Amino acid sequence: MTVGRPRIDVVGSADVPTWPEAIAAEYRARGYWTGQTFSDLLRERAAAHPDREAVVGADERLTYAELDRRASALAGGLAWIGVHRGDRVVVQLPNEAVFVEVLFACFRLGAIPILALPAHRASELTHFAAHSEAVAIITSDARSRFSFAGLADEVRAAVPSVREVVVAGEPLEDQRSLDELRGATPLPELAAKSGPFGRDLALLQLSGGTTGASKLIPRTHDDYLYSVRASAQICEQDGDSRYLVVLPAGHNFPLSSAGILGTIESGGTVVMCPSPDPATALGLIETERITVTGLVPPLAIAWLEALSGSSRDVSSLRLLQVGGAKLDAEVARRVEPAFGCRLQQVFGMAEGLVNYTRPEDPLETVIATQGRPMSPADEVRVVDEHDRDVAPGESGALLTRGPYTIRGYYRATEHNRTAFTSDGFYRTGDLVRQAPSGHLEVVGRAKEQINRGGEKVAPAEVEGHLLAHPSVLDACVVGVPDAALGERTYAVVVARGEQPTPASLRKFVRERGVAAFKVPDRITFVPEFPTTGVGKVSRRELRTLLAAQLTDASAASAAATPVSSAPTTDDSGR
Ligand code: AMP
Ligand code: DBH
Repeated sequence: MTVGRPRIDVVGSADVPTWPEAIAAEYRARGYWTGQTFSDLLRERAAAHPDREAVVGADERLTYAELDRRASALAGGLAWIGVHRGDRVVVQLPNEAVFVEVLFACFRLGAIPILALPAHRASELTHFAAHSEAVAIITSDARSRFSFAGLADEVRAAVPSVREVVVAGEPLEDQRSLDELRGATPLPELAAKSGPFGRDLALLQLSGGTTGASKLIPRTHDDYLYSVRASAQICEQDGDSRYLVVLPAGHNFPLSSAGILGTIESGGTVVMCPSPDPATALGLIETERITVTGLVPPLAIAWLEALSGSSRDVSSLRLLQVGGAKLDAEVARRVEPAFGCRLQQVFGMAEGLVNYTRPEDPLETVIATQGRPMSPADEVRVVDEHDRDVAPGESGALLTRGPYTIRGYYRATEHNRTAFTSDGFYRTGDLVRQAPSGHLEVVGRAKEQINRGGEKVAPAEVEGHLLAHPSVLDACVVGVPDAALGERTYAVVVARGEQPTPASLRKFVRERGVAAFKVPDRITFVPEFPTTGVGKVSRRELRTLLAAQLTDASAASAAATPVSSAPTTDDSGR
């Protein structure tokens, strides 16, 4: 089969929805969108303070000048193997300095990285690559038990558009080593001058998903850089900031809130944490004099526990951000005394809107709310089931639009009809209450999504994998309360013929190549599902039933390990 060149996406086409021109003009006029790209940003910072440390990894430390030079060199190498401006590239890298190098190489070239998480496997990667017609995969085999290079080959074999696999570390046969590309021809000046531009796509982020596989989220340089700049300001980042990347680097929270990019924007130093376990992370906070980091609630709990018996000096910390899932107020209350720094709650989404509590907020607001929108141009509505505004202070569904909230997912015309209102508001699926100060409290969720300690699981996706088993007649995946993770996944299965064991079903799902965090935590069998009045499976009733069953078992699950960004979680035996 011959494969044509994948299409170049035009921002504003049906595949890449964007803001109406009048609104875009306003965002430019008001200075939110500046036309600057992330490539320009790095160039500017490297010129201003070439010798300052930009990125610290386990075995390398790069100054701004070195990072800038590396980005150009690798951009040239990518061009040399036929990756062009506008091409999509699946990037799956661990928390190492190379992540930042590859990201900025893509930005410089104008290639569009799709930031897969280390936990993703063939099922997810194949979807990202096929849906975007990616031309290359960039991965790393430097220091993991699992063969990411092998995984990339598997994806290349399944997706015709993927021609190249580039590996940091040892490449397999017919793959390129990143080192080889680093030494190739630097990016020709011509290419650099012909873009990318601020209005171009910078990257494709991933949604947690509700209806099955993750959706791809098109973020432009203009809108993403605005969110990064505003975030850095709210987080009071400056040239002395040292941000520890604990969560998987490609996730929107550690990447942009203010995270890696916010730290580069402020001229600070990004320190990569290879594992989120407290022993590693608290050690790095001490030795690298970390000033700020971001965690999901289960990690905050684990760190609080570890800190009480630790002699680690964390006095350099100025700000501890917690987000991705609802932080319990009692846990929130323990943070400032234990860490001796400010707590900041962060309620965000890769689709756009990010809320922060502010340094000047009263302590009770920081403890009891998930923050308020970062931008004065963020529009927020709290509505009932008919999209009518609820009374102030009442809870309802959160809708939002603004200068960094997408107007539609990438190549998803059909889904976009329901995920957005006709006037462009994104339906977040979150149930919130808004205080007169603008602060939002997340009180629940209207969307079918399980938030497993910040890692989002779409029930439909997991159900699809279970249904592929010959002995599964029907399956329903729900979230049940869990002391450690907030929620855990529970699959309820109606068997066909001989009933498989839960362990064999979990193994089956894992072997279909899905991220370990999506493999059901527990599986139980029922003869039939409870149904609603119209005969639909009643997830609500299932959840109530399971929650009641689980109260006895909750003590056991409280000891569970928190979410991990370590690439080896795939075979943790879950
Ligand atoms: P995603 O779509 O994967 O980017 O996940 C975004 C979703 O995570 C939000 O819509 C919320 O449901 C959830 N979320 C993020 N931060 C918080 C938070 N601080 N509190 C409660 N839920 C959160
Ligand atoms: O959960 C998220 O997606 C999230 C949480 C905090 C996010 O995207 C963000 C901050 O930017």
